[in-house]
Amino acid sequence: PAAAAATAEEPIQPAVEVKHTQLLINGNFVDAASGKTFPTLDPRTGEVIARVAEGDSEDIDRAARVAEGDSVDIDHRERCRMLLRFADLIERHAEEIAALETWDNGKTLAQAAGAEVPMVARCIRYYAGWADKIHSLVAPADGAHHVQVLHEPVGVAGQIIPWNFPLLMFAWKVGPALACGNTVVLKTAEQTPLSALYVANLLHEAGLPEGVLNVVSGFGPTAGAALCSHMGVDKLAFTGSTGTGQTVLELAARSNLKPVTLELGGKSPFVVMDDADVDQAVELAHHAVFFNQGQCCCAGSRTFVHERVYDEFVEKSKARALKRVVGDPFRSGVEQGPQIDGEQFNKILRYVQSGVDSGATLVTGGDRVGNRGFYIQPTVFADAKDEMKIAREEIFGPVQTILKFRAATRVLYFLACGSGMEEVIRRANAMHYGLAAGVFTQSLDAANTLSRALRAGTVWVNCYDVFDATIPFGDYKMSGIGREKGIYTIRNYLQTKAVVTPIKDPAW
Ligand code: TXE
Repeated sequence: PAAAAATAEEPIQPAVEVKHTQLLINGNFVDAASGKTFPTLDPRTGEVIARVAEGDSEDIDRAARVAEGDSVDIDHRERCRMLLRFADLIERHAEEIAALETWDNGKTLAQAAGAEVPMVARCIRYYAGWADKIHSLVAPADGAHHVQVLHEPVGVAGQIIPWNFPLLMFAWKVGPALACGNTVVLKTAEQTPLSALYVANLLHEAGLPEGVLNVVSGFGPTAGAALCSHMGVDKLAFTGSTGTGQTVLELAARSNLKPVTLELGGKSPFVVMDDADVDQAVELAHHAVFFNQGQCCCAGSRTFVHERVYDEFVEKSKARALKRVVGDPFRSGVEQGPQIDGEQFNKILRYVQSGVDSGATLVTGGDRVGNRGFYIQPTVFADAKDEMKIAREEIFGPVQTILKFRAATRVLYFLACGSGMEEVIRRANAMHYGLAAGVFTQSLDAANTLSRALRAGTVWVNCYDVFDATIPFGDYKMSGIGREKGIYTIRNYLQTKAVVTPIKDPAW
């Protein structure tokens, strides 16, 4: 009822103006070639925030041609300084940026301002540090040859980002691409075009030459597909759904075989062992799935709980979900805002219905909150089975699915045949996704066994959702190809050239 009351109030007016709604091509804000625009909506109400230029293939082509030009040759020291100035500007405008992100996306202002904008600045500073530290190698080849291995920019990077973390995805993609000396054509998600336009403008204020970063707002099948197929684009980085990732890869292959990195969907296991402090485990598992309205590729959306602590865990998870404060994301104290749009909202409610129909126990939630916007009750299912849709498919919403497992208890690990954790390892890995996993235990042996056995790009032990710029992030199986962040993204944005010259006198 508290949540319903909060959403029935008049939405809080964001303390920011929408300044940029056009495409950013060659350093200028311009209309789409077609003159078309599309609305971006406030998820609290479904009302239009602004109309935004709708780029399509002609605009992508214009942006890619600009990016291919030679105006982009900035000295590496200047690239470093420019990115550092950009991070400073992000901090100076943090309040406006966070407000814009909350308005367009629905995430809480506390999260946008307190966590995401600082992470964006940190990420940009991290990559600024790389800009003047990329250098070539000499290969110790046999024979009388001097072999230099040069690392050159790939060229034009095409980047497609989703709506769940618009600013952070901008930073993860644009930061390393620019640090390595590439040019960029970025397509934002049609649900959240505003914050990228705002910060791209700041990047120009920081000294970025015109045409190095071009931002095209628009839809996937038009602007997105045109970027993937463009013959002048040398590399693609995509974050989004697994199905669209497959299309992106196919379009890249059918055009110019540009290399592709993909960050896709997930259904990550969060394993709670019987030696866990149940209160802490409940809190962490709650955070792992409900963070960002459940709209996280790495959400810990299969909560596996040891049978010995299962009943207590379910009871306490229900209590925690009931306590979760849902409401206007601009209001302080609110933990959960609305889902991004009507499509996602309906998809989540369909999954809830499927959970009920397939026989899982709906412990709490399951309905919308209020009667406008896209708010959903924090929802918990218990007694789920591995083959149910809610335990197999990405719901991308505030829905926790709890599954029970058996394993030898701690003192018996050594006596049991194997680790005693075979069941949970087998079930956690029986999935075509492999993005992340969580392990909650006080046993070093259990933590070691699980973190080595789980097939996932990240395993968080007694923590979850820790995303420093240095930590590689990426996927096993159908959750994607490649890694982002840390040194690993650097490799994605460099070409390798071997230069071989004979040595006249090999003795020296
Ligand atoms: O994703 P899409 P949608 C998952 C999540 C969600 C589902 C659908 O389960 O419910 O995907 O969301 C662009 N060529 N994730 O439809 O389509 C699109 O414009 C090129 C997980 O929003 O993958 C947007 O910029 N580009 C995910 C981006 O792809 C295309 C985050 C993502 O949209 C395209 C988001 C095409 N043919 C959703 N079609 C994560 N990994 O975090 C669309 N796009």
